[in-house]
Parts: sequence; C-alpha cells; structure tokens
Amino acid sequence: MKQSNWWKNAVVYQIYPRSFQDSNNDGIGDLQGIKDRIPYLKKLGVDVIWLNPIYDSPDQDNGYDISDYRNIASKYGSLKDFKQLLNTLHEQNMKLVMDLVVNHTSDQHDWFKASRKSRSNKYSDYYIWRDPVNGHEPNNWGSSFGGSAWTYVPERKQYYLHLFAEGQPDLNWENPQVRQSVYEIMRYWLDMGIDGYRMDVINFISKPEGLPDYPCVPGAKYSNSQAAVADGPRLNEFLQEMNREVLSKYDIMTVGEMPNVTPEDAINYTGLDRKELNMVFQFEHVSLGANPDPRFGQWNDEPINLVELKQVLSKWQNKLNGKAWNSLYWNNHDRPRAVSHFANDDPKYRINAAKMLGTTLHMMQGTPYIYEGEEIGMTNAHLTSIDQYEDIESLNIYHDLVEKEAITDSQTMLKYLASISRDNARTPMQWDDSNNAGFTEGTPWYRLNDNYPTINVKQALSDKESVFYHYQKLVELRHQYEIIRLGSYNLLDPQDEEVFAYERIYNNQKLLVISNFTDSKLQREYNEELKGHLLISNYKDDLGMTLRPYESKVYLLD
Ligand code: TEU
Ligand code: CA
Repeated sequence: MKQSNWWKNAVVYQIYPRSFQDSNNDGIGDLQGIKDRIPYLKKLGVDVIWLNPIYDSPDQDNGYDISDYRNIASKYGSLKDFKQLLNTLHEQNMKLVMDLVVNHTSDQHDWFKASRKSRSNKYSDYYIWRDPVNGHEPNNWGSSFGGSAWTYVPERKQYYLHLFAEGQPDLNWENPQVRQSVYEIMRYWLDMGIDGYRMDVINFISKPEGLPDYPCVPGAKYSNSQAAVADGPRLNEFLQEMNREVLSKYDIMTVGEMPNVTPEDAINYTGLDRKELNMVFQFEHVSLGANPDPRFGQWNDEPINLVELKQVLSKWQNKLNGKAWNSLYWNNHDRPRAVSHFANDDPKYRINAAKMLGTTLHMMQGTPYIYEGEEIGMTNAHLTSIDQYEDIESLNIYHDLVEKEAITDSQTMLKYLASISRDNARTPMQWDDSNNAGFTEGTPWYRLNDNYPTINVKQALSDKESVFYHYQKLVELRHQYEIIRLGSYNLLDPQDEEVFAYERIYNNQKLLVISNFTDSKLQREYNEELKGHLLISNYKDDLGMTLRPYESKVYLLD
C-alpha cells in the first residue's frame, strides 16, 4: 500500500474516554458521548482522534491492562457503537487512532490465565517466566508502580515479569507466536478501518538477553526496569517485522511511546527511510524538573527551567529535521496539565499562559497532539489529601515513599503529587457550569476540578478571546502554511532565561516565534522589520519588542 504520510499535515486530539463525556449517566465517559461531541472537535479543526484504551479491562491501570483485545469494554459501549463512531468520524473527514498496549496484557487475559497454570500448555511461553534464584526474584528490577517487577506463582513455581503492576504481565516477544497473535489483533482493528496506532511503551518489548541486574541508585532496593529494558537488542527487528506483516499494508499513522528515547534512537526507529514506525513520543521535555535525589525519580515540585526546556525541544527539532518526524505535546493522560506545569495557572495569567504554550509548540515542526481540555486551558486539580487520588501510580508512590520506606513526609509527597500526578489530567472534561460540568448527570467516576464553573467549554465558545479560539487558529495556520509544517528550525538566544524565541525558515520565508514565559514585562531586540507581519498573538495590540506577561506572537516575513 502506498504511504501518503497524511499524518505530517495533521493535528491530533487525544481523548481519555472515561473522562470525556458520559451519555448514559453511569458516571463514566463513553463512545456515544464522544460521538455527540464530534461537532465540537470539528469546530476545533483537529484531523485525528486518538483514544486511550477502550478494550475490556479490569482497570487496575485504567485500561492499560487489557483482558480482551477484540472487545469494547461494556462501560464504553459496544462494538456497534465503535463502528458508528468510526464511520461518523470518517464522514466528517476525521481519522481515528487507537491505543495498542502489547508490551503487557492484563493478568485476567485468557493467555495469562492459561500461562500461569503450567509450564507445558499452548500459552506457557507467552509471558516471561523465570525460576527463583536462591529463593528470590530472578533479578533486581523494580516495577514502575512500586515493589519488585516479579511476582511468584506457586502453580509454576516460577516468577513472571511485570514492568508495571502485578496485573500487567509482560508478553514474551521472543516467542514468534506471541508476535503473530499481536499482529492478528492489529489487523482486526485496521481491517475495521481505524487509521493507526499509538503504541504503549513499545520500546520495552525486546528485553536484554539474560535479564541481567541493572544498577540501583544509592539506597534503593530495586533498579529502574524501564531503563533496563528500553531499546532492547531485537527492537528494530520486531518493529520491522510488524511493519512488513501489518503496518505497510495500510495507509496509517503510528506513534510509539518510548520512555528514555534519544533523538538518535528515534531516527533509528522512525527514520523516514526506515520501515518501522512514523513517530515517537519522547520523554525528555516532560522529564525535566526531576528530583535531584534519585530515590524520588520524577517526584518533585520544582518549576521547569526554561533554558533546559529550550535546549531539549530545540535538539529534537534540529536532529530530526529531514530525517524523522517529531510528535509535539505538552501533556497527556500521564502528565500534569500543561498550563500548570510549564507556565502559570493563576487566574490572572492562565488564559495568556495557555495560549502562549500553544503557540510555542504548534509553530514547531512535527505533528501536534492536543490533550482533552488543553484547548480550554484546563488546570491541575490542586488536590490536598491522599484520598482525593485515584491513580495506581500516585497511590503506590505515596504509600512507598511516605509509609513503607519513610524517606519523606506526607506534606512533601502531597506537594509532589499535586504538582505532577497523572490524576491532574484525569478529572472529567469541563463542558459547562452545570452540575458536574455537563460531564455526567450521574456520579462521576472521578472528581471534577473545582474550577469548572469558570473554566469550561461553554464559556470558551462564547468568548472570542478564549484559549479555544486561539487553538482553533493554531490548527488553521498549520493547515494553511507550509512553512509551519516543513520549515527548518533555529533557536534564538539559547541562554535567555525568560523568552523562548525561534525562527523557522522555508524557501524565502521566515517565521519568527517569540514567547515570554514569565509574568513580567520584558524588553528584547530581534533586529527585524516586523510591523504588519503579525500572524497570531495573544494580546490585542502589538508593542513590538516590548513583551507583556506570557505574551506570545508569531511574525511571518517574506
Ligand atoms: O506509560 C508509560 C510509562 O512509562 C509511565 O509509567 C509513565 O512514565 C508514567 O505514567 C509517568 O508518570 C504508558 C501509559 O501511557 C500509562 O498510562 C500506563 O500506565 C503505562 O504505559 C503502562 O501501560
Ligand atoms: Ca457512560
């Protein structure tokens, strides 16, 4: 099948289904709810919808533990609802991308239920089983959600590997039958007409030979298994096989979620001349601000250093230019809200700050991803007590660091969680100022952000100056201007700690993007004749090189 690479011109909108729109008042967002909101998505102008997992799942990790890959979880609707959603999106010229979670399954999947029973059945070798070593776990790897990455099963007298929760056993990709089973699942949805896959932790599927110990940070009991398995020896081979057997037969987009990936790796797995994947989600810019004490990993509440942020994003822009294709994102279902994390959600600045971030990212080369609610400037939830949290990662890390290991106190950990917990992104979508923000008339599965009476879609649509219309324009500009899609990139003043400025060059055109990341008024000189060339801005007038708080503007010079 000829690859048209349509995704290079596209803007993706990510939907976290359980928090988007409930249609039957059971408190859980569903497919019918998404369908009802297509006109809203159309108005925003996005081209592609990516859905977080909607398959059958016991929900230990909100759908990232799949027990049946071919069925829609009944809380979201039926297969018929899914086909209707897909058709309606296609009628509206939109595409649909699904989440593919095949590094691991749920422990409730039939494959695992069989596998755990004995060492000699059809599925015995579908997972990664190892004998105890001196009565202990086979190696020192830790689970990303706390504790060891190994769980013992008496029936087999063996441990199985789970990089994530106990209920998320890792598939054994060394087994060719596992790979064929995965390809069959992929074809099943692709033949139904979906337009691509976002692949969960896909750079973890090939484990290092012999599963050796990985160095621990001082004081830690377990090592970082993500670092131990990322980028494994057979990853290229597996992705090439997947491409040959499945992906190349369809004109689709693929984006591989790849923690720990470098630009060199990205070129290796997604290079334009390679037959593997189309894009990666890299983690460097969202890993900035990690705790200086390695025992805490990402858990911290430091503001992001702008010089570092510019350095990281610019590196990705420059290194991939002409060789691979960037995915552009500030946040997703695993991250705090963009405006809270990278800028300022104080009501005084929130709107300009959210627009500023949008402009800074959307003027770059790559495919932008908008996470539900980002387009109206939704903020972190500002939670203050541990029982307001829901997410397995947040609850476990609190339990481990405050109670089990007792290396910090509850107040400190609550500050860290408020700053970066995934639950910040998972509060329901804020549609209007009615009860439960118009998300549901039932009891919502998870609490609303208290600020929904002021921050909501209804308000945004009625206000021409809202974040929504700014995002709408950003999407429009990308569709309109080749320079935004294809221009090369050049960072200006890398050491400037307050302003993120860069230019894009394409043929005889130049785009100048200037963003004030502070709440202060600044003065800068860019030595250009800019008057009359403003393409988009978040203030009504243009004061030239005087930059007001969170002011962001783009000039097109030709
Ligand atoms: O996330 C990958 C991952 O590595 C996460 O542990 C991430 O680093 C963490 O959430 C940051 O706080 C993917 C999914 O996006 C995530 O929702 C799943 O929990 C995880 O895989 C397991 O499937
Ligand atoms: Ca529902």
